[in-house]
Amino acid sequence: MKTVVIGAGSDLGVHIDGAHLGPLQLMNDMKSFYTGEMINLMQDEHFVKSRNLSDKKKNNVEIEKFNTALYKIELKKLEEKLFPITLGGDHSIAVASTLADAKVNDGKIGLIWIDAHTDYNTFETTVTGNIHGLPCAAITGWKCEELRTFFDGTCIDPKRTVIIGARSIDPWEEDNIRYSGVTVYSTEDIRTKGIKTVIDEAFAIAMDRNKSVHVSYDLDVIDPDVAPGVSVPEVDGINEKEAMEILEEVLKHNAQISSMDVVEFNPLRDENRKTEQIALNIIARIIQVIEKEKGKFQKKY
Ligand SMILES: [Mn+2]
Repeated sequence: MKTVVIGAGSDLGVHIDGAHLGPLQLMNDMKSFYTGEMINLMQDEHFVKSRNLSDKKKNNVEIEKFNTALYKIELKKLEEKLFPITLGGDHSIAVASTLADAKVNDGKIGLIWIDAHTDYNTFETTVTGNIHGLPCAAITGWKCEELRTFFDGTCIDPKRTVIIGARSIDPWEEDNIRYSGVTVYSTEDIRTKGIKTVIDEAFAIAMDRNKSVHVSYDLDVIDPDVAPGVSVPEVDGINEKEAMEILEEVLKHNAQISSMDVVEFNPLRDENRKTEQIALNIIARIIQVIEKEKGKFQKKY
């Protein structure tokens, strides 16, 4: 299946600057090996980010403007029967990439969210007001209506949503997760159960009565010693080998995946291009498997 790379250059969802520069940098590196279509959407450079500590809806109007534009691009590319690989940007951009996939599949998609954080806050429970902590809730219809004003389809079912690699969950956020029915596998679970088992279980949950799955890969799932170039690093993450193994197990299910994100690369926080190189390895491998394997055995009629 043919891929399209969509850069979502926004860091409006987090108080740390720099994630908006991630996609452009990665796409520039990719010119050496990728001949497919690349599109880059950038946030308004004249917009001044909210720095007010008591603001619990930081930049929400501007994020909605950005995601509305991104959603339109994603929809168009999905309708052209391309496989979108969306590069963040902070994780708030996944509201657009995921819901576009939900729209074209009539809501019949599941979600696999690989992330150090569960991103399941609402405007009521957020401590920081950083919207990149809310997208998983917004996508699965758990409040956050203001973050999906552009969307008139069916949200993803939280019971068909799986978060993998989480190790930072806010107290009230934990209640949201429990009541919504999202499944969470921690770093610990990955190590005790094994990567293959966790990924196979995740696909079984996400694919239940669904057509396909959207996979969102947040680079902060990896330990900051290995991948420091993210806006909100969390210690005790998976190592590089585990990060690639998770990707390999995910990509074995390529027939069931309809779109993917790789998010939160922040070049201003990177050290010796370590995170950039890992991100490129991940993106290159996704492209290779999707272009070569996906659709190979599909019926032609
Ligand atoms: Mn995230």
